[in-house]
Amino acid sequence: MEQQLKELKEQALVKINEATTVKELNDVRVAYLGKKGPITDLLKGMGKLPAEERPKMGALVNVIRESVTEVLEERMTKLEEAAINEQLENEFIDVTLPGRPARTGNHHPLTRVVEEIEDFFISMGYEIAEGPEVEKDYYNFEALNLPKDHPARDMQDSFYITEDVLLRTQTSPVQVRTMESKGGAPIKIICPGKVYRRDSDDATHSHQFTQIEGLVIGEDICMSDLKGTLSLFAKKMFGDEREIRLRPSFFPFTEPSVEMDISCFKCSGDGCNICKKTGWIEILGAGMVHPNVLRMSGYDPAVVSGFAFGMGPERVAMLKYGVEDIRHFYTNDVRFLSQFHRTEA
Ligand code: 2NL
Repeated sequence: MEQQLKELKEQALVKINEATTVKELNDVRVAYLGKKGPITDLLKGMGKLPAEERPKMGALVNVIRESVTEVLEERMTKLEEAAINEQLENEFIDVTLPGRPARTGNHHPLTRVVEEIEDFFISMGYEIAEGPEVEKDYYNFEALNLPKDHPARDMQDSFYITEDVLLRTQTSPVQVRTMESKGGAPIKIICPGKVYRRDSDDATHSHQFTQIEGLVIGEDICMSDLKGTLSLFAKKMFGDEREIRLRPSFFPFTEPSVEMDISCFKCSGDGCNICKKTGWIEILGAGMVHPNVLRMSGYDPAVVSGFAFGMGPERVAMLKYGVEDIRHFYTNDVRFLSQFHRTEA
């Protein structure tokens, strides 16, 4: 049996040396040292030996098993190292390869236009005011010099929720609320936000759209303040060469009221399809705040005056980017939206 063991050991050592991969060596381990291997078999067969030989043989089997295990482990370390070295040599990472660009989103074109308009007015010292989209009839109409029987209410067919509550048709109620809360103090705000009208959606109408209104109240605020402010605004949004002109108009909440045109940024007055051959493009409505409106919200028209204006960012964005259908802003087709990716820093 001793002889048998020695042969087994020699055999195992040869096999260990012959193994050239981690896998082959593992097979050798299983074959010689595993539960079904010859060494285990020998240990199991010890019962057949005479009792006095058992301890000696048991010790011998253990010594042989340990030395085979030791040699195998040494060889395993070497083979594993060789495998890693081979991998390092064959598989290398080219750190100079350019990475895959991460797909980034971009701001919605309307958001961009609204933020650009906000930036201009913030630079002029205005604050941004916001308020509820579900509004009281009083703030949306009454306080803006549009009493219940006023025919101008028909101009803006509205979504009513109850008799006194509706989805706001303009952002002026935010301005009324600001006036009420200021208790007669000066005001310089713009109010951006969603507004709602009962319109059938088409290329130029939407039942929900965006509005930005502005309101300045103080002593000696006059029409020339309005004109100077809006002239700078036109240049900021549509280019330094822009001229503006004011045409008389009517709004119940302003007196006098005007509509503002900018000189056409495409043809500079020669006449094109954007300006409908007039050289001018209508951009916004404005005027001096009506005395009734001032009075109703706690301002004395004998002491202070104010100007106000209102515009539609969709219209501004359509003109600026040549968008032909207002519905593009709301259907959110990525092929449309991704065209407004900011490429400049
Ligand atoms: C337009 C015209 C306008 C106003 C909005 C306003 C608000 C208060 C008092 C007086 Cl609290 N006026 N807002 C004034 C003139 C015109 O909007 O065409 N918007 C798209």
